[in-house]
Amino acid sequence: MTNQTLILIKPDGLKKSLTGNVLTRLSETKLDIIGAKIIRVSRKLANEHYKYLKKEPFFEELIKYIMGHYHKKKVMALVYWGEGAIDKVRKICGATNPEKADMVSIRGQYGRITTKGVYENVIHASANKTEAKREIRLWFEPDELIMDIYATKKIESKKNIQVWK
Ligand code: DAT
Ligand code: MG
Repeated sequence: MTNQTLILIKPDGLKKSLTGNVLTRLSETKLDIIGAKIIRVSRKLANEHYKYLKKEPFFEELIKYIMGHYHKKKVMALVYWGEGAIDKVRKICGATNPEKADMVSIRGQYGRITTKGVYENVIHASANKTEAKREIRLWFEPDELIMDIYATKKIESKKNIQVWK
């Protein structure tokens, strides 16, 4: 079954110049990239993305990490689509804890745990279909993706939008 998944190359991945390495590993999956961008992560976006972890003792450090407090203040966000996308990508990423991750997985190869206990695990990948839907809709607008993967609606907007001059 085809599905889609959100990938984030986290600030440590960008700081360590791992973008190319990570994308090369992900290309093993033969999935299609249907959206990609560089984002400066706000506290609001970070809180929303990790809201299910709000009660964890490491939450504040996790939010600072994803916002780029310790590295570069940017994240690369991508959406991959294709046969079994969620599972294929999770497998290449490896386990959450980089020290327990398979050593040839992305997290096993490039991740570390800091002395503060932050899992700098280089990459995020959606865990399942429900999470993928929540996360992709959080990080991307419909017209930033080249495929219509979820239902959309048109709204009247009075917002000042910036366009090229
Ligand atoms: P995953 O990113 O593998 O989906 P998750 O959703 O459980 O894992 O957690 C999100 C992130 O939170 C994870 O990438 C790193 C951090 N994290 C999870 N458990 C942690 C722990 N015990 N200590 C420190 N950071 C942790
Ligand atoms: Mg998760």
